[in-house]
Amino acid sequence: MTCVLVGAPVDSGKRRQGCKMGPDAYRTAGLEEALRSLGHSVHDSGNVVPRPANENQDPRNPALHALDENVAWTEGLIAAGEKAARDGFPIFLGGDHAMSLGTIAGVAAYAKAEGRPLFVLWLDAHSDIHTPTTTQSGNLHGTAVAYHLGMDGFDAFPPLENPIPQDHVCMIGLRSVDEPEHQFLAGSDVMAIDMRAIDEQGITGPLTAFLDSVAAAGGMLHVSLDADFLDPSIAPAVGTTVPGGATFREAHLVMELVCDSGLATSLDLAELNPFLDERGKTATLMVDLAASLLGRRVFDRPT
Ligand code: DIR
Ligand code: MN
Ligand code: MN
Ligand code: MN
Repeated sequence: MTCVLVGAPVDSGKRRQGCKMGPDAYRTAGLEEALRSLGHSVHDSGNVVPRPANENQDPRNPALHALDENVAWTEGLIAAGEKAARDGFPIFLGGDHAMSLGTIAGVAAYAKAEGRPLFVLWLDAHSDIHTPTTTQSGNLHGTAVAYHLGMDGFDAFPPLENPIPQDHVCMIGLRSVDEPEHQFLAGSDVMAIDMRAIDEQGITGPLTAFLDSVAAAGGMLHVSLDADFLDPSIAPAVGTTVPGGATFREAHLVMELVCDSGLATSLDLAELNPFLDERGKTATLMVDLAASLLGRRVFDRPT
């Protein structure tokens, strides 16, 4: 398969800067070489360059950080994402998680053209299901899931052409959910797996149930990996670390099970801030997880 690398150095989704260095950190950590060694061809399409942003504010919520810059990235990544999905398996090199406002809409446009439903596996400490109205931080990296579900408040953004049904979204790794997010999730069909569920049942059961539903629907699967899904001890290079995250093996197992399912069609690598890294430790782990998703293994498993 052809992997298409799309640099998405989005740094406008929160105030702390550094995620703009993410794409080059993944390149430096050897992503292309790792994928080639698995037998894939790789096309690095370079970094997306968004249109210049206005300094406008949303009158209803002036506390939103860098609104138009996030809109500009969303527009740019929708176009780049749809094209990359046509050309192969897009791997979006973030960039903070505001990248997913655009990447998912881009692959959703491609899925629509293929006549297949799109599912999303959201691997994150956070549920990122704030709207521009409910966000308390004003940081739009916490809103991408709400946008794709078609929730209100995104008037400044491109009109959502392909909303994703709630039961097509599975979140794994949750341990920081704000009150308005909690309220919405409690009454929704989003499959939301917190860390306690993983402690009690392991990660295989809930993930396999979700993957079975994707397969049954003939779906495409976008995997959105926020580096803070991982425990900070193995992935320190994130602005919003939360203790108690996925272990090294839990994270690889997720990727290995998704790989075995054959369902994944695109991947986000989000929230890496190389400025906070320890000699490339987090960047390297993210690259290794991408490699597991794309076929790296010790032994094959009987199917
Ligand atoms: C938090 C942070 N829920 C917010 N979200 C993050 O700002 O609304 N998501 N960091 O990955
Ligand atoms: Mn996130
Ligand atoms: Mn997060
Ligand atoms: Mn985020």
